[in-house]
This record gives sequence, structure tokens and C-alpha cells, in this order.
Amino acid sequence: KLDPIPHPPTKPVVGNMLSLDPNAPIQHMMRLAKELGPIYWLDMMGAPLVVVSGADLVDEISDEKRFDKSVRGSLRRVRAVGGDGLFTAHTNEPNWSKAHNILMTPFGNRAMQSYHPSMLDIAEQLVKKWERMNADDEVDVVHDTTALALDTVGLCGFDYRFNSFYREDYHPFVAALVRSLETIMLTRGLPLEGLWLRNRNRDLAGDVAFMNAMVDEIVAERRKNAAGAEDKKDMLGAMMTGVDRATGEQLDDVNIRYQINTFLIAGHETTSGMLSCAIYALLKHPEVLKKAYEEVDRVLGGDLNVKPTYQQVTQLTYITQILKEALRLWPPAPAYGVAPIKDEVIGGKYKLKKGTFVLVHVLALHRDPSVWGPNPDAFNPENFSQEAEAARPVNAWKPFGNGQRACIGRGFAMHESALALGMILQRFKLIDTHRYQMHLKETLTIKPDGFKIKVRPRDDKE
Ligand code: MNH
Repeated sequence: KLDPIPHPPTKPVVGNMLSLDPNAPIQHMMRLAKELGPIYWLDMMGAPLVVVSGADLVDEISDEKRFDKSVRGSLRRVRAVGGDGLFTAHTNEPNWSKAHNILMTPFGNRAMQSYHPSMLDIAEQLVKKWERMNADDEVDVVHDTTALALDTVGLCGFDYRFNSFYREDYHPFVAALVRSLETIMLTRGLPLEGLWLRNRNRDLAGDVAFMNAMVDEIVAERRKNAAGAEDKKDMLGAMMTGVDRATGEQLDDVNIRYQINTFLIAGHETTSGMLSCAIYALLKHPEVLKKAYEEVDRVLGGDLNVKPTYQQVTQLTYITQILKEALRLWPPAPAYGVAPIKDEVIGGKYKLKKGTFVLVHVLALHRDPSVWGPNPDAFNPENFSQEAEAARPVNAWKPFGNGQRACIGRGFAMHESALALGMILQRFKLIDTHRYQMHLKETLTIKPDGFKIKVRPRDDKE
């Protein structure tokens, strides 16, 4: 019915739903894109899902006058935790524009400078842990970068320490969050699914209640404190005092809770995925690693007792190129959903009815040979030299989503990660003990599965 959009064969009732690999649907859709082309559609039990990965089509879809973010599928279910927080709100919900206006300030450049000492605090904990390792100890890269990202959001966001580097397991809040997201990703809306997910759904209710209570407590505690405590220069302070210029209103406490849950969901897996993939790429590309060491030595210097400044981190431009190229090959948020605001035709011939769910397949988009050349799978930070960036179509690289619904934490994630990677390279040789080959694990995000390395001090002679 969506003719002439290509379409794989379907089964009665379930359509393509059950033929999609449940453990790796994004990578499966990427293979389908290779077979079927830059646009195709799947039948998800009667509801069409249009998958777009060609750069020209994505460019058209990035026009916000024609397409808006669509909160459906698993993202819709994330509302159990994120409510009408920024990430899971519909654009036309009143709290989206209100929170968007208020939160631009605590995610702006000025705010990043004030978070720098807290980011440094957590990055130091990571390198201290690595410095104290024995020669035969292994680093679980995803675990430690997740700890870094979580603790950084906690400290900069609401002055809370998860202290992930001081525990074997994750903090109970994080355990609850991870369990909730797992259940949400397992849920596909199939008939009778509630039966075998019954225990999980009961846990979900308990976990959500636990998370809400903990965050509500943090907010209440801050309200109770002596006058002026609200002005703490973290995101919570900004949320409690900020006024939306358009409406003159403030955020209510329930919405503030949803925003905090949201920062933790959106802020930890993505950042850790980017850092882990960047470290993987460095292991596999000695010539890139060499240039990275040179930059770090030049900008940060060799004295490990001198703490990197905010200004120095902004000068780590080659490190930033490495991070951006990692986001190209392995975008932690590998797809996002949009829908046409009214009936549309794209590519001159593909009709899309108003509201049709369109998935922008970022992982496949980022390897479109029409943009990235005949060898799009090769890791090359020169793709993000100033000249290369300027010469490229604007919507060819979408790791942070699109337009007004793009990632508000982009500057935060990039500063935090450049600082951490800089401090890691200042100190360590990275050793690929297992000759690890990239294997992506899909949750709400994609990240390397079972990626372990060893580290040695750089001055180590062995
Ligand atoms: Mn983040 C939206 C990717 C780090 C908070 N983020 C998005 C979107 C993508 C994304 C893609 C758009 C999703 C969609 O259209 O449905 N985010 C990333 C990546 C990183 C990242 C790749 C790290 C690398 N994000 C962060 C951090 C925070 C954060 C860190 C907060 C501390 N992200 C958000 C929020 C939104 C978002 C909030 C929703 C913004 C909005 O719609 O107004």
C-alpha cells in the first residue's frame, strides 16, 4: 500500500514484526537497507514503519516545517520513567517548550565552564582507578565509561554522588534504571506478551516508584534548605529557579523529577558508548593514536599534577575529531523517529500519509557512500577536519538528532568526553589484549559488548 516504497515479504497478522532480530533490530534494519535501498517499509502488525537511510531523503526529512519528532514504539514506553521530560515529550506538549526554554541556560557554554571542576573531579576518579591497576588487571571499558558518565551527570546535574568508582555494582538507582529500560526494550506490544513479562512488569512498577521517590527526595531536600541553596549552580538549581520567558511559568516538581530521570537515561549510555568506541578506534589505528598523543602532550602538557583547564579542553581539536568520527561509525543513539505533519511526498515519488512513523536510520546514514565515499566503513578523523565538515551536506551526520528536538546535552557530552579522553591519553598506553573485534550490543543505544583492555603508564618501559 505504500508503493513504490520497497518492502520485504510479510507474514499474515504479524507482518515483519517477528522476522526482525529481537536482539539486534537496528543492525538487522541496516542489512535490509543494503538489500532494499535508502528507503523501505516494514509492516509492524498492521502499522507501517518507514526506514530511511539515504542522505538525500534524510536531508528532506530534516525540514522541521514538514516533519516533527514522533514519540512511538519503545521511546513511547520510556515515558514510564521519563514522563513528559524533554526526551520523551511530544513537541506540542506544554512542558516541552517550557522545559526547552528553561534548560537552554544550564546546558549552554557558560554553564559548561561552571561544570568543568565537577567533570574533572569524576575524570580524576577514573584515571586514579586505572593508575592503581596491577599489570594483569583488565579494564572493562564500557563499565568504567558508564560510571564516568553517570557520576558526571549526577554531580553536575544535582550535586549528587553516585560514587560508581567506589562500588562493585552500580548504585541502586542505576540498577533500577537499567532494569526498567531492559523491560521497556523487551516489550513489543505482541498479543499475550503481558503473561511472560508479568514479573518484569511488576519489577518495573517497583523500580519506577523507587527512582521517583529518590529524585523527589533530592528536590524536596533542596527546597527545604536555607534560602539561596536553590541557586546552586547545577542543573537542578537552574530548573528550580528558571522562568520560561514565553509563558512566565516555572517547572513543577513532578516535571523536574522527569527531567532528572531523563538526564540520567539520555546522558550515561550514550556518552559511554561514544567514549568506548573512540578508545576501540584508537587501539586499531596507531597512526591516529600517535597524533592524539601529540595533541594531548602539546595542549595539556606532561605534568600530571597540573589539572586541565576548561580552555585547554576546548583546544583538544583532534581529540574532538576522533570523538565525532566515532559518533559517525557507531552512533550511540542509532535511530530516531519522526512523522510528516501533513501528507507528504519525499524523493519526488514516495508518498507518506500524515503521521506515518518514519525511522531515520542514523547508523546506515553515516555509511552512505554518496556522502562518505567508496570506503565509508573506514575510521578516519580527517572526515571532521574543518574543511571536510564545511564541504559536507549539513544533514549527513545526525548523531545528536535534528533541529529543535536535537540533543540538549551535546556540549556537555563533548566537553566531558574530550576532558576524560585527554586525561587518559596523558597517562596511559592502551593494550588490546584480546584483539577485540567490534560487536555491538543493542539496548536503547548501541555500544561495544564485552570490550576489555589493559592499560600501562606511558612511562612504563616494557
Ligand atoms: Mn542526548 C536528545 C544523542 C548525550 C540529554 N540525544 C537526543 C537525541 C539524540 C541524542 C540522537 C534526539 C533523540 C530523538 O530525536 O528522539 N545524547 C545523544 C548522544 C550523546 C548524548 C549521542 C552523547 C554522546 N544527551 C546527552 C547528555 C544529556 C542528554 C549527556 C544530558 C545530560 N538528549 C538529552 C535530552 C534530549 C536528548 C534532554 C531531548 C531534547 C529535546 O527533545 O528537547
